[in-house]
Amino acid sequence: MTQNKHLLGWINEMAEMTQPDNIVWIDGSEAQLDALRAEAMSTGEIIKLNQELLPNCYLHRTAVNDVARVEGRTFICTSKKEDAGNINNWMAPAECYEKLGKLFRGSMKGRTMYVIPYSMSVVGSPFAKYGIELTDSIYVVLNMCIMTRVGTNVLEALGDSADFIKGLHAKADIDEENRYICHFPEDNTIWSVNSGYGGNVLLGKKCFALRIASYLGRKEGWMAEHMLILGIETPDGDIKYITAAFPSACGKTNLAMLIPPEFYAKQGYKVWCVGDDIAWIRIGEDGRLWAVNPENGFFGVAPGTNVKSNPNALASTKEGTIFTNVVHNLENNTVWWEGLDKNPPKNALDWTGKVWDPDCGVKGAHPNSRFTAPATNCPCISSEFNSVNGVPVTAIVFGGRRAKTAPLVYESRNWQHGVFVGSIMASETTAAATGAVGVVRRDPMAMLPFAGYDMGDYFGHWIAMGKKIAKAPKIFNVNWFRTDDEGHFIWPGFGDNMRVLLWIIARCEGKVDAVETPIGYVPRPEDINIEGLDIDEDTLKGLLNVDKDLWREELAGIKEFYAKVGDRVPKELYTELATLEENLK
Ligand code: GTP
Ligand code: SPV
Ligand code: MN
Repeated sequence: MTQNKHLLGWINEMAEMTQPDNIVWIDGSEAQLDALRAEAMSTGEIIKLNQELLPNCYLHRTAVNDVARVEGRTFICTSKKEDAGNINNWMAPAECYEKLGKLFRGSMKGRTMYVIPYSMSVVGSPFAKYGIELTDSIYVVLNMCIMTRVGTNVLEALGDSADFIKGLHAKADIDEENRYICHFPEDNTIWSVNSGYGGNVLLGKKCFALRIASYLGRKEGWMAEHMLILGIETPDGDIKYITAAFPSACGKTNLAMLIPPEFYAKQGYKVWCVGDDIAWIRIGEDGRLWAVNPENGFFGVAPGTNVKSNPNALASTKEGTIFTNVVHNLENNTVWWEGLDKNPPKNALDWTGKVWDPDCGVKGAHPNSRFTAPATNCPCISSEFNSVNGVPVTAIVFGGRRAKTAPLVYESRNWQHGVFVGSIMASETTAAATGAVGVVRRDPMAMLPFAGYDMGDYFGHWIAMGKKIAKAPKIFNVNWFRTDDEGHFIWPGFGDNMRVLLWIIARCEGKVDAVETPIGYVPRPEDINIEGLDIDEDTLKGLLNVDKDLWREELAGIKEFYAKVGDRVPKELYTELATLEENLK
């Protein structure tokens, strides 16, 4: 399929180590995928669902000890430890190659090695970067064929070049104790072993498009961010694009596909989804930032997705989708998860494959169960989804899950302050990674687990980019998750988040005033439209309130975090920190 010596040489080397019985090149054709699906069905790796209700849809269950990203076992292997930084786990490259080499050695005996040539973003476009994933998992092949652009055209575009990301994955024994997700940014290499789950093994996603790409972005002068991209169309047909970084399971997919509230829809407002998880951002010739979504599908959180919260995501899963770790509804051979509807199936298997009684008090779907759906299924997919130049960015939004402290929305004073706002993000942890859920942790720019180099240098890169962007977008922070004394969310969220986005756009266009607070600008309550909502102006005032006492407490957490990041935190951010402290006096 290719004469590329670099590629063939590397595959030979990996095959010598892993010793597969066969090597199969993935060409991305339906015929080949069909044969692979048939094989995976014969072994129980995937289950064919009701083809009338869910054509070309399948169910997969992972091992019970393998249900989320494993941040503690994720490593950045740079030759100097300082370059990985204090936040990332680090191993010396030689040590890591040797350690994992032992785990890979012979791991594909009796198995097939699949060679997946894939492109992140449109093949041949200025943004495109190519990767090859070698894997012994058909599930990975099928998912990669949804999540990325796979096929022989990638090999053609690559030609004889050595410029591709070398990914190696083996399920091995799915042994937690020997699970490693390792990145070698200096070698354009990713090695993943002993997992079969999502972000650990779909190497184009977090491993390449964020960790390796963020490293390349710093070197080459662009940015790889954990951001959705959406377009808001106003009744006059103008479309403004927003990128937003929220930590895992904090609402990117939902916001990216939001349905405008009735009130706005009637006037002709529309929302278009360009991407739901990752943005690659460059400075355009016009001095603005331009963003593409390098992915080709959605790996979305299933629980909570329903016809009210996110009808577009639900519609995206109706064809050609792989469901992972959801409930198998045996009544009609479909799927179910908590929050889909109020009628859990009576005759069903839970995510582990055991008979499940909806009244047993235990959830049927894993909280981090997911759907892998083609982006083109999405009813609100943007006409710019396949644009080679991407879309121009009007506003950048940061946000997290905070029961208190962070107001519904605030605007930074300028780029440098905006970078500070991103750097001090904190959010309650979710089921997207293993470990405790609901604990507040610092997650700067939602990149804590995804920056492929030192976090201080990463902040520095943001500051440096700001100096190069002639027409920089404004930077905002949002929080949909403030709770009342009973722990209920105060803000309705989901589609109604549109109301906040419209204030953001109005600010970018200089069409609306704001109130200055110690942390930045917040809306005047009358400027957030609450028509048709259950909340009154006083509640809205509460949502917008900046509690100085809570923010003073926040200062300590920020200082502690900066100290942990270490001596590469740019001085500009310490200046901003001093200003915040002063403002809170
Ligand atoms: P990753 O795929 O892990 O990166 O997650 P994500 O950021 O795309 O999160 P997603 O949109 O899948 O949302 C995760 C959870 O947050 C779901 O359970 C949603 O129901 C919930 N959620 C999303 N948006 C809102 C909102 O505006 N308000 C509230 N209260 N919950 C929300
Ligand atoms: C996330 O955790 O941010 C995800 C899911 O988008 S995973 O692909 O597992 O990283
Ligand atoms: Mn994500």
